[in-house]
Amino acid sequence: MTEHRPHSSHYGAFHAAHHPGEDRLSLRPDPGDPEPSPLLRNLPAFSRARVDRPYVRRGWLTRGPGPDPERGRDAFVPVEWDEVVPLLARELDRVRTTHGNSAIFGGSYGWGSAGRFHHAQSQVHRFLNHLGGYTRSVNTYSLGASRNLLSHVVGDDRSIVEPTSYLVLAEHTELFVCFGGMPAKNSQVNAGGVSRHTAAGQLRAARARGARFVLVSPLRDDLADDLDAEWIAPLPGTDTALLLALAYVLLVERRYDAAFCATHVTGFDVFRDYVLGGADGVPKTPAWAAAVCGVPADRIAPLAREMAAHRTLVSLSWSLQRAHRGEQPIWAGIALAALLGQIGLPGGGFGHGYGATAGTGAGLLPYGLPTLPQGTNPVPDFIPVARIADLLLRPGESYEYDGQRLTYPDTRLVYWTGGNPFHHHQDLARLRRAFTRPDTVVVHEPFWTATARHADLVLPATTTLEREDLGAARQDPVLIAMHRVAEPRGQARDDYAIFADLAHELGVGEAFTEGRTARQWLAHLYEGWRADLPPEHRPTEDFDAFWRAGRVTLTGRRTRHTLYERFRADPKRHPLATPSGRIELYSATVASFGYDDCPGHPAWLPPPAPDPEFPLWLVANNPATRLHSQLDHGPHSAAAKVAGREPVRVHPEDAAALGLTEGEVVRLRSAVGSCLAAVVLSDALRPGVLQLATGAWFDPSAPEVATCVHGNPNALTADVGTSRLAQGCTGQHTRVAVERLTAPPPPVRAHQPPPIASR
Ligand code: PGD
Repeated sequence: MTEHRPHSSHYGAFHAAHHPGEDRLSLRPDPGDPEPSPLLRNLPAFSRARVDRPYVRRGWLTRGPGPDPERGRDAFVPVEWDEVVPLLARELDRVRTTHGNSAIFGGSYGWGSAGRFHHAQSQVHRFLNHLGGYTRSVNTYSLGASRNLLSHVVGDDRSIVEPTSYLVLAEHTELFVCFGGMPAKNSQVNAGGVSRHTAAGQLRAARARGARFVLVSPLRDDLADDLDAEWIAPLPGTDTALLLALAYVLLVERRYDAAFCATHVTGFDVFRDYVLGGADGVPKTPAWAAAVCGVPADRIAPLAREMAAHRTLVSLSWSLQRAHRGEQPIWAGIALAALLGQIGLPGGGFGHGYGATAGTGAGLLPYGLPTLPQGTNPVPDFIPVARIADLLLRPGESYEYDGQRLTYPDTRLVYWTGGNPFHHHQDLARLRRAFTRPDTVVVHEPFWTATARHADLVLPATTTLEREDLGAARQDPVLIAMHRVAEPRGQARDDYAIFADLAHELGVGEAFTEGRTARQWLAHLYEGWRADLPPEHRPTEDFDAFWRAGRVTLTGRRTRHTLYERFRADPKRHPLATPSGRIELYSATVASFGYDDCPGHPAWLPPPAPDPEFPLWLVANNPATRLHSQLDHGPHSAAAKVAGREPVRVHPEDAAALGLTEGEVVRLRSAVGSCLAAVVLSDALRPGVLQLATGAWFDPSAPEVATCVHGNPNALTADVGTSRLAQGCTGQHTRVAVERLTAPPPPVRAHQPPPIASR
C-alpha cells in the first residue's frame, strides 16, 4: 500500500503509506493542521513488541481457570485462532452460567484508538451485553473527582464538555490565572482525533492582544514559554489553600461581587464563615496559605486584587483533581470565580480542562457522531473506575460512593480491550496481586503491554493502520475516512472480527453482527448518522462519495458556552441543574453524606503528615512524548529516554544535595514501591519536587532491584481514592526518596515479548 491514504489518530490526521518491503511507514501530517503533533512520529513503530498471534498462558492452559500467583510471571503458549475462540467461548459461558454475569468485569477502561466503529470499549461492551451483561465502570481516570463534584456544585459537567472556546478567551480574557497550567503537551491529544491543533496559537493571540498569564504549578513548563507567564510555584496538592486565601482577600477587602453572590450562589454565608475562620477558628489568610503552599503571602493579596480588577479566567486543570482530596481545588476554584462574579461574561469565570486535551476550548458540534450501538446492560453492578484493584481483592466488601453504599461483586473473569491498567492504575504491585485473583483474564492488544502479560488469553488486535474506520471527535471540523494503510501484522484481527467469532460460537452471532461486515457497518453508521442530522449540517456526500473524498466537513461548532450566559442573565428562568438552581458553595446534599473527606463546602483537607523517609514530592503527570503508554516503543518516545529509562527531572539544587549527576540511573522509592529512572536536571521545577511522566511500560522483571526497572511512576503512587464522594484516581502525586544504585541497573525488558513456551 505504497500510495498515501487518509487516516487519523488521537493526536492528528494524516496521510500514510506503508512500504512493506522496507517495513517503513511514510506519513504526511494533514496539510490543514497549523501545528501537527510530534506524537505522530511514534506511529512508524513496527516492532518486536507486537503480539503476532493468539497466546494462552501456560498455567491456565494446563491447570484451567482459577486464581493463580503465576499470572504475570508465566510463559505463553502459541495457539491457533480456531482453538482459542471455542476455548474462550466455553469459559465465558461457564462464568456467566455458574456465577452470573456480574462476575464478568468488562469495564475495560482505556483510550484505545481513534475510530468510531472499531472503538475497542464500544465493541467489548456490545459483545458482553449480548451475553447478558457485565459489571461496568463509571467515570474516568482523567476526571474521576470532578464529574461527581460538578453534578453537586454546578449541576452537570457541561462546563468541561463545552467550555467557552479559546476564540472567545483570546478576544476577551485579560488575566489568565492557570491553576495546574494549560500544558501544551496535553493539547496535542484529543479522544477520537484532532485535525487542527489550534490551542497554542489562540493562546499566543491572547498574549499578543495583551492578556497576562499567571501559571500556578510546581512545573514551569505547564504553560508555554511564549506566553511570558508569571510563575507561582506552590507545593504539589496545595492549590486549595491558595484559592481559599485569594477568596479571603476578596471577602475582607470587599472586592467580591456581592450582587452576583446574592442572586446566583447558594451557601455564600457558610463559605464566607469557613474562609474567615468562624467555622474552625482558622482564618484562611495569605499568611496561613503561605505556610501551607509555600507561595509568599505578599504575592497572594496583590493577585487577588488584580483578579478582581480585570476580566479574569480562573483556569483549573484536570491534574488538580487527580490527587488527594481532588474535589477541593475544583470546588474552591469555582467558589473563587463566583466571588469574582464574572461567570457568564465572555472570557471570565472559570474553566476546567483548558490544555487538558486539544478539544477543550475548540468548540463543540451541536450533534452527535456515528456511534456503534452498545445495547443495554441488565447487570446493575458498577465500580468507580479507579477502584479496580479493590474490586478484585475485596469481593463482597462494601464501600461508600457519592452517598451510596455499594458492594464489590465477586469477579471471576476480567475482559480488557483498548486499555492498559498496568499503565493507568496506581500501586502496580497491588494491581499485580489483584490480577492473580480472578479465574480468567482476557486481553485483546496489538502490543505486549504489561496488561497483556498479566492475561491468560491474549488475542492479537489490529492497529487502526490495518483497518478501515470513521475518524471524528465532536470538537473537530472533519469526519475522516480512515483508509487501511498496512496489512494486519502476523495473525492480528480486528476486535470486531474476534467478537463476531466468539458471538457466533456462543449463539448470538447474528445479533452481534446484524449480518454486516466491518465495511458494511461503516456505511450503515455513516448513513444512519447523516439521515438524522439537522439539514443545515448534513453532508451532501453519501458513503461512497465520502470514502472516495477521504473526509467530509462537519459544520456548526459552537464557540460560546451559553449555559452560564443564560444563567447569568436570568438565574430563575435558566437555573443550573443543582437542587437550588444556583452555584452551590455549600451543598446540603454533599453535607448530608457526612464525609469528613468531602464536607459540604470547599475546604482545605491536609494530607497525612509527610513521612521523613520520603522527603521529596513526585509529580507523575501525563507524558510529552507519547499518548499515555501508547507506542512507548515508538521513535519519539524512545528518543527522550536516557539509557533506555524514563527520565526523572530533578532540580539542580536537589541533585547537588543528593549528589546526583545528569543521566545517572537512580531508584525512586515510595511507601508502596520503587522504580528506576534516569536523572535529568531541570530548573523548571520547584525545588523539592521531582517529575516523572506516566507511560513507560511497567517492567517488573527484576523485583530485587525495583518494582519497575523502566520508570513507571505508578509503581510509586498509592491506590487510594480522592474521597468517598468520587473515589477518583489520585495518581498525580506521591512522596518519594531517591537512592543511588550500588550496582549496574538491570536491562529493561518491557518492550520485548514475554517468554514463549511450547505445550
Ligand atoms: P493507554 O496507554 O492509552 O492508557 O490510561 P489508558 O489505559 O487509556 O492504553 C490504551 C491501550 O489500548 C494501549 O495499550 C493500546 O495499545 C491499546 N489499543 C489501542 N488501540 C486498540 C484497539 O483498537 N484494540 C485493542 N484491543 N487495543 C487497542 C490512560 C489514563 O491513565 C488516563 S486517561 C489518565 S488521565 C490518567 N493519568 C494519570 C496521571 O496523571 N498520573 C498517574 N500516575 N496515572 C495516571 N493514569 C491515568
